[in-house]
Amino acid sequence: MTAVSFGNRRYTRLWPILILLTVALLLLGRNLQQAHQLTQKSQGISQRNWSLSSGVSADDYLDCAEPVRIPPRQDSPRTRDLQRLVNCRNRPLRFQRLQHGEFWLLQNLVIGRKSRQVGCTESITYTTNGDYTFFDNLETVVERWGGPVSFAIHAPGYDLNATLDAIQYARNCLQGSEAISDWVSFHVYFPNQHMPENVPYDEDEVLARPYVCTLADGSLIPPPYTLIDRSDSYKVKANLTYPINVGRNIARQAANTHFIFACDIELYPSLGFVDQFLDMVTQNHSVLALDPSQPRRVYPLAVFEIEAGAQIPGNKSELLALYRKQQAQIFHLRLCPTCHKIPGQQEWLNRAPSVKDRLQLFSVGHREKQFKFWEPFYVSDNTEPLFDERVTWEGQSNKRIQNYAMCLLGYEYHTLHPAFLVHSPGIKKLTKASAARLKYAKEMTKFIKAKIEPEYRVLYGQNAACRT
Ligand SMILES: *[C@@H]1O[C@H](CO)[C@@H](O)[C@H](O)[C@H]1NC(C)=O
Ligand SMILES: *[C@@H]1O[C@H](CO)[C@@H](O)[C@H](O)[C@H]1NC(C)=O
Ligand SMILES: *[C@@H]1O[C@H](CO)[C@@H](O)[C@H](O)[C@H]1NC(C)=O
Ligand SMILES: *[C@@H]1O[C@H](CO)[C@@H](O)[C@H](O)[C@H]1NC(C)=O
Ligand SMILES: CC(=O)N[C@H]1CO[C@H](CO)[C@@H](O)[C@@H]1O
Repeated sequence: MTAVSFGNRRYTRLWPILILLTVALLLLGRNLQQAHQLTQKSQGISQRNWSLSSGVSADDYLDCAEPVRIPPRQDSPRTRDLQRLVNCRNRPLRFQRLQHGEFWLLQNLVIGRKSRQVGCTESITYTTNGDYTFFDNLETVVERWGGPVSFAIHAPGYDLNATLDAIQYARNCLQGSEAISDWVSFHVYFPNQHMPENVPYDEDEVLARPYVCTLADGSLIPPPYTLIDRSDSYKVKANLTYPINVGRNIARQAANTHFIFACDIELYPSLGFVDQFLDMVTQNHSVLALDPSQPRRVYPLAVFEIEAGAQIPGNKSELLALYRKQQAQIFHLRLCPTCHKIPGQQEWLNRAPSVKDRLQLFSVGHREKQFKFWEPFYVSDNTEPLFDERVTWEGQSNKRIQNYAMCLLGYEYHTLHPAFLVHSPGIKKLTKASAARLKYAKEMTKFIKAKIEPEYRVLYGQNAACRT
């Protein structure tokens, strides 16, 4: 009895050990299985030729359920040379839902097919903003730019619907739809106080939206964004102002190239600009301020406006032909004569164009003295100050504050020749709408003087020559 009970007690003591052993074995088995699965997964990745070089980290793939397939890079010598020079990192574009102040942002809701993997020195991103009523400029901009376009679209409430229709139409129904699908990445944003009822879950959902390009008889349907009466838009009905600088910043922050060109979508570049600029830098590295002790630089283009109906000039000889016929003039000449005059404007115009002309730095200036109201559009490396988001389109002066900050920071503006910008045909005059803007503008100017300027002097330093 004692022996048995002794034995029983011994076995009873062994039970917990047995249970522990079993659990340990089970855990070991599961770990082995997981390890096996992981190896298979990573083997799968290498078998499918995922290129993990080019500065893309493995996390980018393992994070998401469906990794983006990346062909091996075949960068040109120019792209490689520039990447070594500026030391930038290639970064694929990807969709993200983000908060941007009081706005929700669907960054990269639809991504340009070629822009997605563009090398950081392979091209220059044209960053711009608007709402669905601006889509009629997209075809011309993309056709002439021939590189990535980062487009931030304000779409409060039901304006999102019209915006998504506009994206589908622009990507499918125009002559330039291939180029638009290749290059334009669309970001959509709306105030959290003005939410749309439904928001697409991802790019696939946007691209699956039905669209119609032609009627049953084969005739073209005009773009939906030209049919909607602007006064019926959610934005107008809700009395919203247009947060132009929010859009500008969103478009800039979403770019994946080292150089950007922050531009208004109604401004069309002369032909071949992206290659001309990158070639210029490759041929003479010192056009960039590479030494951190040098003043920082941006590279503006001269801006012109042309008469309604005139052919948009592709190069300087075509521009000068219009200029001589007085069908072209400096942008906003009548509204604000000093806003778009470049340093050396007359010499720029006088220099005879030649097919042998290479893009070059033409003149250098600061935003001071006679250029204190200059509102230039320029190529940059995206490190200049952001646009102040408290300023709306209606308030005007929406680019002046950024250039005020740049003046305080001592930025140099190296204007280029012979490339230029030309505004969508039609010469601007003072209209009723622009008169209505003056009401906002007056209040905004007060606010800028009383609040914004003192802040900027604290942040960027004092310089009496700088003006907003
Ligand atoms: C937006 O579009 C969807 C589908 O195209 C439609 O069902 C819905 O009624 C529209 N919403 C508004 C507010 O127009
Ligand atoms: C918009 O402004 C108009 C006129 O100022 C006013 O009558 C209307 O109630 C406003 N609408 C909203 C939604 O605030
Ligand atoms: C290169 O660019 C710098 C800055 O614009 C200029 O001073 C220099 O003359 C240029 N060199 C050549 C060889 O063009
Ligand atoms: C401008 O373009 C026209 C038409 O393509 C061409 O004939 C002309 O040679 C070009 N001029 C320059 C300076 O490139
Ligand atoms: C560039 C590269 O890694 N190419 C490889 C892709 O995968 C096949 C086999 O699946 C290889 O033969 C290639 O060398």
